[in-house]
Amino acid sequence: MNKEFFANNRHRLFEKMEEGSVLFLHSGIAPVKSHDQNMHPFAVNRDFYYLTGIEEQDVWLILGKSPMGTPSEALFIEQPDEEIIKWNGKMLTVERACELSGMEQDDIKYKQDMERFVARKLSREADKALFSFDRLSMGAFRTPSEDYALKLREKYPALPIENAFKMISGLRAIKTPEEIECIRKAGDVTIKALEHMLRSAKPGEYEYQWAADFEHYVARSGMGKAFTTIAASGANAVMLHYSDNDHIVNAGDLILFDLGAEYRNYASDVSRTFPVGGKFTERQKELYKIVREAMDISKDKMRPGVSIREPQQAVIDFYKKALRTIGLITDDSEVGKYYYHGVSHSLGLDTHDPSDRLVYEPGMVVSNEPGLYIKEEGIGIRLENDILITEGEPCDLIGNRLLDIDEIENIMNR
Ligand SMILES: [Mn+2]
Repeated sequence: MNKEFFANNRHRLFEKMEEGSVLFLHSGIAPVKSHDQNMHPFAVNRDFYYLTGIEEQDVWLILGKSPMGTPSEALFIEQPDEEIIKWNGKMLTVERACELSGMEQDDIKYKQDMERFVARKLSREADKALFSFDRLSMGAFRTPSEDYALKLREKYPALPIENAFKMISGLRAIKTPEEIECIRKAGDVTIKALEHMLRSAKPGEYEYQWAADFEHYVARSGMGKAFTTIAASGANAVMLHYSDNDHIVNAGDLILFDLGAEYRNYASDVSRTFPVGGKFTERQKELYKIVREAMDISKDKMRPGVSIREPQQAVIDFYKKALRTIGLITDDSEVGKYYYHGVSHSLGLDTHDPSDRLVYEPGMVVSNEPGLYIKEEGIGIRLENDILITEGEPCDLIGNRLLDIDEIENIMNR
């Protein structure tokens, strides 16, 4: 991703911002393990990254739009310190911040100057503050952004504070060709890593050992994981986000994987379900084929102008017939017992990427992931690919790899 991409994202955001507003975005801080410091991996705030290309902890981006409509941008970084560098390695410099973000050298400042800068902005150029808040639960820790908003509220009680989360999500919802290429590359490594796993992992090993074979290949490809690997064998697969991965994988069972490599912070999100011993039973085949067909039915709805709710409805309608045909249900209302999640979500810098679109538009990238979960039989099946919405046919970024029963059995029995 080059600096023009990030500069253009800021430019598009300026166009949406109201005159006389100032946006505060924080890069985030790594979680701390008890007593240890800085030992947990840092994941940059995705809105911050989208607008800067910078992945350093505790950096502020302040974007202003004056009452006359003039945009301004400022980045506040930690002043490099030889003592800190000795311990923690390189720190972000002014030059590097310019290279990454495409911002002017004069606009990169040190954090000790931020207070004065903000006071001046709020007294002369802005009468509204914007933050990107995306709290998912009451229990989540307060973020540095939320802390700073509370501080502003105390110092400037009359200052309105608004949430710019949706405004930024609206930009993020439509991907550029470079972003799509990142997701495609991540998906490519994900499939290759799964193939590697199928050749190396064996029945009788633990789920975490199968997962480790996948992750080993991803790491050697210079990529990270987009999210915690789900390796759920047998009945564990009916728990949608099972990630304990601590059971022995038994021949005769199916094993469900939901995982993804991440390339330049862009996630892939893929699910596959394999027969542990390398051969599907007739019953497993019967159920697998239904999910496989649901995947095609759902994908076919992912076209410009169609409501994002259509794929889910199409899958449910299909299951009503298909599950009746195999005698699993006798009434339509029972579908929810065997299929209990959405078939699609947006994908990008976040695995569940924010999006404000209710209707498909070209440039959106979404998951396509029907499943079937039959607790009483110890069977969970989910298949998931990543789909780019285009003017024409939906473009599958993962393709048919490791989907067909014959292909899977061939690879596993080689
Ligand atoms: Mn998904």
